[in-house]
Amino acid sequence: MYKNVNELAAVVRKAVETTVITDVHTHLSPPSHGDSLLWGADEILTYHYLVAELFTVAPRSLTYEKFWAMPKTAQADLVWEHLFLKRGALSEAARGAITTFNRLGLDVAKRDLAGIRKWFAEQKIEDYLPKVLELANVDYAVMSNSPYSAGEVGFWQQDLPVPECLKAALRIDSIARAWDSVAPTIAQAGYDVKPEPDEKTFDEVRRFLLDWSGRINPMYFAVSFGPDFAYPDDSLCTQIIDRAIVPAAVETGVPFALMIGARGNVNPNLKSAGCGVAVADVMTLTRLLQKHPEAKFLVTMLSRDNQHELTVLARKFGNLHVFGCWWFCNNPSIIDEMTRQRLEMLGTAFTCQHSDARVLDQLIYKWGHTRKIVADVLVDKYSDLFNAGWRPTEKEIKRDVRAIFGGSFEEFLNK
Ligand code: HDL
Ligand code: ZN
Repeated sequence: MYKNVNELAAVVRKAVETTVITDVHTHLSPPSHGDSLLWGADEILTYHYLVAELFTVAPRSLTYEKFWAMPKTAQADLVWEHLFLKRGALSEAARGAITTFNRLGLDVAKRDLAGIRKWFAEQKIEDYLPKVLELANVDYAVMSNSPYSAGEVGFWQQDLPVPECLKAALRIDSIARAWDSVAPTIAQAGYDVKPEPDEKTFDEVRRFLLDWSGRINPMYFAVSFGPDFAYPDDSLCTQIIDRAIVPAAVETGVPFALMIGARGNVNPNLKSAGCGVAVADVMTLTRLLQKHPEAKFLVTMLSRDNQHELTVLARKFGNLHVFGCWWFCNNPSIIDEMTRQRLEMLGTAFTCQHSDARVLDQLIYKWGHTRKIVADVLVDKYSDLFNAGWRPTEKEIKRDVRAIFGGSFEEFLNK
């Protein structure tokens, strides 16, 4: 047992450093799904966060058309030149690439991109995937699986192997927000649904969700909503939530995950890097929770300005679990603030982070960076407890650390 607050701090840091993390939201895919699983130097360097940052500094002669027409290695070369060589790699995404290469044992001080690429070319994904999970100390990562996008549907219909370290989530944005765009695909799949839904359509959407739940065993259903997400209203979205998504979630016993606040296509020229952020109305979520006490909701919001209200809301509803410092909040300054706020109002009843990794290797930096910030916050909180005479045991500290890195999420799933 520790003898003083400094030794306590060391215990806390060790616990954070060694705790196994459950990554509750990513965009990773199984190796059996081929190129859907992105990894390696050029994918790391052309992560859409870095593409957006490239265009904040690139010469105007670099048009979007020219960039998108380039091969990925040429795109990566431009990112490397403008964001790593000509300027300090000080953004979270740029520093993340450096952290990743370094943790993989590559000598980044040499700045030898050719050498880095050569190393990756020698890796085999079957060995590399477990290596990355081990370096990040992640037990499993939850994917984002679309039940209506052609490629992905084909993969699941072939029943291709999915490693234990990857779990499914049913990602159904278009069902909730653009029904007419997916209705024909779902009808083609054998469900009696109409673009202008009738009573039968809602039952069939629920059956579609239940069938896909049986196929991929999702940990939750997920939808990303914009900042103007309204509920209830006379939109089709409200009806689909009330008459298909929530009933199917309740019947399968999984939560409905809402990710709220991404303003789509602020600059469509940037493609997946083109989204912005805006403040959403947390009262919308409040009304959803009031209407559906029978369901469980996982929620993360994109605007920093929504975080305090969301944390207060999580104190009001036991069927709400907040998770992650999503996307534009996944930066040390905001992770620190959000984690303090959540500990101060929720204790350990939240999930402090998700990686949102789109490129496998990112698990290494996203979790490495987060562990350091969360350790600093927890050292403060446990030191305050120590100074008030409380003596948490090492076992209790490890328990609490695991709780905010996935333990509370699993508890919530089993609630
Ligand atoms: O909708 C989402 O799941 C977001 O995370 C987007 O995929 C976004 O592009 C992203 O990767 N954020 O980190
Ligand atoms: Zn995501």
